[in-house]
Amino acid sequence: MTRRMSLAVAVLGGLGALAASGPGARAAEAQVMIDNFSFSPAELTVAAGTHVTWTNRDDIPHTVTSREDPRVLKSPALDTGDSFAVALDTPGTHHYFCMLHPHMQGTVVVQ
Ligand SMILES: [Cu+2]
Repeated sequence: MTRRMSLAVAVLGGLGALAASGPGARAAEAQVMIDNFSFSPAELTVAAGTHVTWTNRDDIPHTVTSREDPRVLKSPALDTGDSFAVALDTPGTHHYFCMLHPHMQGTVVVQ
């Protein structure tokens, strides 16, 4: 439990640094939960420039990995409570999956 909490704090610290160094104050944010071997919402539409954060609520590791090259979404294995954040600045559609459980799939549309 202590380890999980310290990981979460480290990730939040990283997000703070990201927001502080970003251009201006356009901090649109969206969240995707990873729970019970699925991404929720599985399909997400956001405005360009949105920071999207995936958080693993499962008891086992998952990844957030683009299907297309270049891999805009390329998380490490996320342990329980870990988050992965990325700023999606370019309109387009990102299909992604979990490298550990390829049946887990999601889509982010950037408008
Ligand atoms: Cu997985």
